[in-house]
Amino acid sequence: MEQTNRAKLFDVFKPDTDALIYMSGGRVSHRYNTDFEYSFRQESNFLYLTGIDEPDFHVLFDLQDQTWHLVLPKRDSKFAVWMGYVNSPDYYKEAFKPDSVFYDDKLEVVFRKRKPSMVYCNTQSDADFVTGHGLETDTVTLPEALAYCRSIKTDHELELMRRASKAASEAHIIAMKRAQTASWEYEVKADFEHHLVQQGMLHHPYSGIFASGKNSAILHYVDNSRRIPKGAQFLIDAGAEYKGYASDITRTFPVNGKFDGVFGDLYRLVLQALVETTSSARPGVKMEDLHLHACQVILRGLKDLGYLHGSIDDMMQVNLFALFFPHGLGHFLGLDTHDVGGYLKGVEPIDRPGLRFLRARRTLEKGMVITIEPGLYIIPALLEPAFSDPKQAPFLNESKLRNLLNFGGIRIEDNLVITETSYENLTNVPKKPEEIEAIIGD
Ligand SMILES: [Mn+2]
Repeated sequence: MEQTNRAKLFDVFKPDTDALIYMSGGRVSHRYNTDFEYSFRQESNFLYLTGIDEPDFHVLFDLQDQTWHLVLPKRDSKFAVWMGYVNSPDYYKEAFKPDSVFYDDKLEVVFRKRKPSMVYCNTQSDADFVTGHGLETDTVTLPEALAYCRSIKTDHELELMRRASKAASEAHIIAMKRAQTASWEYEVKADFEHHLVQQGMLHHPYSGIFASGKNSAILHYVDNSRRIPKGAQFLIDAGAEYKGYASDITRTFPVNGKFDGVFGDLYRLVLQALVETTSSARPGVKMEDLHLHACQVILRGLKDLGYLHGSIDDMMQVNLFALFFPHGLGHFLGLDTHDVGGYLKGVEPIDRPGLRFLRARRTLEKGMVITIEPGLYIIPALLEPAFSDPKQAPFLNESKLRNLLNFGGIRIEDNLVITETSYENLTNVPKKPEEIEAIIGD
C-alpha cells in the first residue's frame, strides 16, 4: 500500500477539519457452526488505505492533522498457538508507519478525548459502534470518497494489475490446451488454478466459470462439474488476484480448435464487437455509449447472418439486443472484480433491458481500469417469450433461431487501462480464431 492512497483520501476531505474517519477491517469467517476458518481476505477499502492483511484491525484517520492511527486487536497466547504469531505494536509501527498504534480497548478513550463533531464510516455496523460512544456518524461520504479514489489507479496499482493480468493470461492459454483432452470441466479449472497457486496466488478474485457446451450461456455458471460434450465450445471466465488486485478475462473457443460453422460465424461477430468498442476506448468516452455500440454490432451481424430482419434502429428501439446480450459491456476492475466507482453520486442505472446491468456509467478518464466483455448468448428463457412478443417477434427469424436453442454462448473479455489518449490492453491471450487454432493445434 502506498502513501498516495491515503493522501488521495485526505485530499477529498480537505475542507473538513474536525472530523475523524473510523473503519474496522475484515474479520475471520467460519463455515456455519464449525471452527473451520475460511481463508482471510482483507476488506478492500481497508486494504487500500492500510495495507494490513490480517483480521480484526481498525483504523482512525484524523482529518484535523491528516494523521492515521492503527488500532490492533489484543491477542493472547491462544492466538499464537493456533495462528503461529503475535506481532508487537512496534512491529506494526515499523512495517506500516502509522502515526500511532494502540490496542482496540483504548478506542473508547480516544473517542471520548478527541470528541469529533463527525465520524465518517464505511459501513452501518461501524457507524452503530461509533454511535454507541455518543458520536455523530455519516455512512455516505466515506464510501463515495473511496470509490472516487479507487477508480483512478496509481502507477503502483497498475503494476500489480499488470502482474494479475499476466498470470491469468498464461493460465488461460494453459487451460485452452487442456480443454482439448479433458473429459470434465473441472479438469480445465484445475490446470488454470494450478498455474496461479504455484506462484503463490492463493486467492481467486471470483469463482471462475469453466463452462462447456450450452452451459456457456449461463452467465454465472460456477458448477464446473459437467462432462464436456464432444466437439463442444468452452467458455472460461477466470482471473488471478495479485496482492489484492484482480484480473478478469474471458475466452470462448471450440475444444477441437476449429472455428467453423455457426460457432465460427457468431464468434467473429462477438470479436468484432470487442475490437470496435476497445478501439474506441479513451478519455471522454462514456461506457454506456460503448455498450450501445456493441449492441449495434451484434444486431447487424445477426441480421447479416439471417437470424434477424428489419432495421437496426427499430431493433434498438425495442431493446432487441438484450435478448442476445443481456449483461453490461464492462465494469471497473481493481481490488474487487466488480470494482467501486462505476456510478458517481446521483447517477442511476439506465432502466432499459441489458443496460440495467451495466456496472459502470462513467465517462472514461486516464487511470481507470475497465473490462470490455461483449457476449452473444442463446438463452431459451429470453427467446421463447420473445417469439410471441408482438413488438420483438417481427424481427426474429424464429425457425432459424430455434435451431440454435442448444447453442450456448460466447463471451470475450479483456482488461484495459485508459491512458492519456487511448488504452493499454492488460490481457495477453489470443482471441483471433487463427491464433487460438494455432495454440490448440500445438
Ligand atoms: Mn468481467
